[in-house]
Amino acid sequence: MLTIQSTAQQFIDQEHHYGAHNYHPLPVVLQRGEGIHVWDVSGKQYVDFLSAYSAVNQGHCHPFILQALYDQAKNLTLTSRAFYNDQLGPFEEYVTDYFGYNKVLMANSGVEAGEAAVKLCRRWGYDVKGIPSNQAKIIFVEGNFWGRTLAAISSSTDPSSRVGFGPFMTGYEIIPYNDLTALDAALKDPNVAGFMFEPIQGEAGVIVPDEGYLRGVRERCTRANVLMIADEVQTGIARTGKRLACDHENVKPDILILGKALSGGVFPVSAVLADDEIMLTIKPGEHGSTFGGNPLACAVAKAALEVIVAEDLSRKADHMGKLFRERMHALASKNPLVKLVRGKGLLNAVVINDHPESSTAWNICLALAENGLLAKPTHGNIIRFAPPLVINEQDMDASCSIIESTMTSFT
Ligand code: IF1
Repeated sequence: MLTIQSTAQQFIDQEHHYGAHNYHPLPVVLQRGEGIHVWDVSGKQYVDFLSAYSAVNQGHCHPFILQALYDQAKNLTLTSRAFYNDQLGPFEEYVTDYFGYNKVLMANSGVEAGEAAVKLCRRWGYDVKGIPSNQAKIIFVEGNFWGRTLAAISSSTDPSSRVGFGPFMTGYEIIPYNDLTALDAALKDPNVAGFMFEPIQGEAGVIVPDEGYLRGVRERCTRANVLMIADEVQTGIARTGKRLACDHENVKPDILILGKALSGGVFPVSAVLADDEIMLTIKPGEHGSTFGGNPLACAVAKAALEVIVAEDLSRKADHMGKLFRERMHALASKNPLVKLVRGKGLLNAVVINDHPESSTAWNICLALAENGLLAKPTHGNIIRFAPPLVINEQDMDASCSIIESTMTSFT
């Protein structure tokens, strides 16, 4: 049983009393992070297998990223885009070169980048494709998650995300995920401007589509003159064992959405990348944000991407992910509680063999925390396991042993 120290309880009570109740955290109060480890207020060490939902791919408090933060913070943090600054241009060149696009639009949170992608797609639909005014449609998929704004939850099929927040955005169509026949049918509508989806669905429970789905989407969007919009906020930045999840099938989306690990979890930074035909449909004064593209964000994000490259984290994620799934498959073969494991690179999930509303997954995560490993269920009985990509074989081995022994204690 996870015993909560009084100090920790004081922090928990304080959050409960003064904070919105929009989360249900595990009863762990964290104070410090370094690499794959975090420590709670009582000094207990954990290996972090959530990575702030894949925002800390480079590891907690990476020294190179922090140094970029310190160096820039003491010079200039925010100018607004009313003026130029000496960090934005260099980062824009770096990130567009790294991902292979003409231009980037900088934002702060992942959903803000998603909103910008929707606006760019609609504007391109009207100005380039010639869709009649206010008739542009964007296709989304069941189980999608791209944030908590009204535009984002308007596409959600998860009642817990949308019930009680209507009325919703129009111009959306929802089709099943991983279903190219359904996409064919939806693309028959000449007013469709874009298809926005995650190459692997994170929140839905690390749903990996069939091999060929990404290529099928690319071919169909090209043929129908519809923009392929890849939300790689969670799957991007080396998490799935490639630079981007789309790289597993060598497809290039027309619009790429990034966030989370774009800053290594040090600062809110997000970005939308596209080529000129799409990006230049938005003119000066038609979109922006106070902090979008601020010098501090750009300095941090450039360092965060340099770490991904310098430490070869895509290859490491691919290798470590294979070790993890090998151990979990072996566990599933002898433990009836473990139904299956799925994922790519270090974005994985274990499905617990219980009904979706059971509290088993939650109780397993409480026990994992007691045993020094942090993870959290996504929907119901699915536990996401996503450590920082800097994890080494020794720590992966030790972490898998914790998971195995904890799961075994539940059978
Ligand atoms: C929460 C979930 C994960 C995302 C994808 C855009 C965004 C997210 C694929 C928006 C954000 C976060 C939101 C956070 C927890 C986490 C999450 F459980 F909510 F669904 F990762 F799966 N596209 N995901 O995953 O980015 O605006 O948050 O920066 O809401 O609790 P954001």
